[in-house]
Amino acid sequence: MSIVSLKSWRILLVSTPVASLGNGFGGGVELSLKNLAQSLQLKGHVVTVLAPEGSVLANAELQTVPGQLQISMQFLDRTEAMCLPDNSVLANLWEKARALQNDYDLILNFAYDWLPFYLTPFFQTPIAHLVSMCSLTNTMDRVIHQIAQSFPQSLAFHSQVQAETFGLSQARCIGNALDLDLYDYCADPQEYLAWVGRISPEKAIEDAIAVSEATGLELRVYGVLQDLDYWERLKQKFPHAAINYRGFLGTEALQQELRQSKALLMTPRWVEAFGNVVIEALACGVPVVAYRRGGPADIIQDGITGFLVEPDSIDGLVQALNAIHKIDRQACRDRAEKEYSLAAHGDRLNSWFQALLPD
Ligand code: HBI
Repeated sequence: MSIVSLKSWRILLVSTPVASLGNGFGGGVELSLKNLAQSLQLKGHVVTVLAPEGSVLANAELQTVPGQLQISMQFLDRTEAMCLPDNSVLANLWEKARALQNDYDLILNFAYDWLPFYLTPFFQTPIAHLVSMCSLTNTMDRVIHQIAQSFPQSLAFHSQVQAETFGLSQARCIGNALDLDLYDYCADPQEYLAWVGRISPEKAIEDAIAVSEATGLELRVYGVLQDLDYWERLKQKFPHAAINYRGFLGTEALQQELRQSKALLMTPRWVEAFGNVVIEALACGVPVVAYRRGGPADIIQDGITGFLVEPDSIDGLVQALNAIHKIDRQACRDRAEKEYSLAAHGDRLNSWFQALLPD
């Protein structure tokens, strides 16, 4: 039973500086932010979103700022220094948050960047940080550890395995959520496999293509073509694979096709913090076959809502697919309703923010 919180808070969500919202280049944080805003509104809180200019967002008040986008952290080496471009949108976002802070009870940071973590003690309004990725660089590790030390209640991660990459196994984990009304359960799938994500080397779609070749099953691919050279190289490498690239689709169009797939393949080379696409698949009744690595390993119940296989093992993926008929698709939907609904997420957010804010 979800509890509507006693007090209505005014919350400012500050988005990622790597992309404007709405075009897929922001990655999982777009869906996380949209659904978190909805979870908070369901609990009676008032949500405003601050994001780079060009952003679009349907379900909350949006303010945007201009400026140069920030380079994605996953493209930096672990020891690389943090750089801000001239007229940095990251700096402009946090200048705007500073100017607006007195209108809000809480500021929630979605950026995986040094600046907002560093600014925590300089603001009068409390800043909470939802860490969107695993440990990637020494500079980010250091500032996150400083916050864990000085403002432990202000940190939350998406999954336990993600928190553990920072050595913070006691930290708060809040998972993620979906508006399950947008996802329709499908009991009788077609014969194709699905793969969803930014097409970029760390997501290792080549393994899913190898599985498509090995099983002869069509692979339908959804997501933004972030690395075009990489995609071209893959098409050369697998000229005969039955790959059907469907583009970056909005939730409605994506779930229409995802729901009819036999299974979702998750082939991350890097440690995913969570795996929004996993809960989207479960919401449609689609079992997930994934490497036992990162966030998906925290979400998938092996043998119940999918299979977790030896990381980087194509054979492991193929064997799991051969047994996919053993998975009850209704159990996948049931799991999503129990753990990943907006109401369940709203309860987790309320208990996080109650620890941060005076009654
Ligand atoms: N890189 N510098 C930086 N800042 C972010 O907020 C960021 C990123 N890379 C990826 C990313 N956010 C999003 O795709 C998250 O959903 C992972």
